[in-house]
Amino acid sequence: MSRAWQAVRPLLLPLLVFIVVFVGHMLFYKIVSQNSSPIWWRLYVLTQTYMISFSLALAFAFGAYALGKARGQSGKAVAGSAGVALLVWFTSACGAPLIAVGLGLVGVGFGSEALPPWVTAVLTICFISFGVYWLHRKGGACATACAAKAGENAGLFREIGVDLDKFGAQQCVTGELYERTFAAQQNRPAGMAYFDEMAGDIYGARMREIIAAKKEGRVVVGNFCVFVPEELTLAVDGISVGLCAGSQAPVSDAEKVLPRNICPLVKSAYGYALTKSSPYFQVVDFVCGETTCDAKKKTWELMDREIPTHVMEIPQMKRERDRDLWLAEVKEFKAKLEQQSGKTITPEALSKAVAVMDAKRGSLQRLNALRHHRPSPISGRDALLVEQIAFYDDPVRFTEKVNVLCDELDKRVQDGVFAAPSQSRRIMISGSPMALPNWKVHNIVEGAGAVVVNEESCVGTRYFSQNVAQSDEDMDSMLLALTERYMQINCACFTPNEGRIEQIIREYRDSRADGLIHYSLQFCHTYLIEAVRIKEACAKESIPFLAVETDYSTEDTGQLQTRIEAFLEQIGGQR
Ligand code: BJ8
Repeated sequence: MSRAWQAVRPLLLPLLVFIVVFVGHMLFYKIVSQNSSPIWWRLYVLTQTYMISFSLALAFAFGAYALGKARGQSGKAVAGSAGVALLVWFTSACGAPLIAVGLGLVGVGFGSEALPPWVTAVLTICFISFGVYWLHRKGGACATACAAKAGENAGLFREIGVDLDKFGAQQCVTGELYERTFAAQQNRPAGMAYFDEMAGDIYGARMREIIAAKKEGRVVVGNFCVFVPEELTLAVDGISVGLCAGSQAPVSDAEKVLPRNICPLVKSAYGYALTKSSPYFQVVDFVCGETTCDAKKKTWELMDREIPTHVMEIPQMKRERDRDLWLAEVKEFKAKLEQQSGKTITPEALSKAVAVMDAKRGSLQRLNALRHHRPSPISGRDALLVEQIAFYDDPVRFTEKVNVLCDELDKRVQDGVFAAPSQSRRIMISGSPMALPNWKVHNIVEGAGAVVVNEESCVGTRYFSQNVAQSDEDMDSMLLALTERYMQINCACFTPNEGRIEQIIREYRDSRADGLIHYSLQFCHTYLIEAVRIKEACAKESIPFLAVETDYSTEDTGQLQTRIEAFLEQIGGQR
């Protein structure tokens, strides 16, 4: 979309509204004045009634503009925009007589209860100018650092084809959610400042880095699954970003194309691609999808129309021949990267990439182990944020920052500084991934005074639990070792999936949790059905268990809160 069109588009509806209201008021005047042409027209001009038509039309056009700006924004922004529109309307056009009445009450009169039409027009222009200013200062920018920084990058984003209108509106939703989730926490580790900055500026500094790298010719790959070996992307000096999306903002756009009753993660991601509203989707050279579930598998066919899409076939069982299938897929992905980047992956480059990823996983393993201390030195919300940032940040810098945070947490444990009192109930969460900015369940659990101490999730231990085994330094052995590392991931797409049940019980014990919440995204059949077996395993192990199914909207928050609070009370009673 051209720059001029992007600037003009939001003004089209207000312009139409202006014309319709102006003409409508003029005709209305003609009817009520009961004069036949051309007398009514002269009167219309002589009594300056056209000023009233103008004021009314301007006020209505502003209302349309304000509502257009607020569309897709947070509740607060919508309410704010509507408030300003109403204020402007009441204090100008039709409100002008009311002002005259008010002024009359305090002794300032105009000889009749209505203001002269030209005063009405001037007042309307003044109030609307204030309204436009307010909308851009408060509603449009949503007072978030993120939106402000996005504005700084507008030129860069335009270059990669981002729809800035959509992008701005979605940022407001995320920014406000972020403030609600993290700002309210007390006594946070100083090391979280880096991750806060990253989250608040996710479309700022990191995005500029990626765009700059792309301009230098480095390949950028978008991933949707932790099965995709990031090591291979690093081995061509490429950049890997996780594109699983956790925001409700693009879902309604996606639902214009996709069926409503599929997983919100898929709808959110597809919505971003469709509306060109995320710089991350716009910057990638290609995305790598996989066949873990039907929703994803079939969405790739549509995604390919928006962004070139490479699909890896993930086996659904873990036999010898399934491992061979995955090895073949890994080799094909390697070839795709080599062709895209024009570089050949050498054993040295791959070995270096494996070391980078193992160090990254090692830092996350360390963080997770620290959370298992009773009481935990870091909240679940903070730990989840770190795990989510792992999918965006430069891996070497990220590892360094996680280790700095862990050093601080070590010290906190020694000094007895904790995220929650020792009697707080400890919850482990297991199930579907929670992509940025999905903090819904953690927010509810920790808002109720408990602390989340482990996530058996792809934004959690499934991402970082296993390192790559040592192998010979030839390419075939290295690719086999890589394949075997990834085949250990216990996604619910596998059948049978005993490994995941064992992993959950082990992590539950290691994390010293008091209860397990199984979290499924709506319509995620694999996790929803597997929850039945996990519930049985928990009953056998006397582990308090609760299964929740939810999406990215806030509609069910109250209901979830009631269920989770009742669960926490039940655990409290059992301890
Ligand atoms: S390894 S969990 S990242 S597929 S998209 S399966 S939530 S219905 S994300 Fe996943 Fe890889 Fe498995 Fe992990 Fe369900 Fe939604 Fe499908 Fe999903």
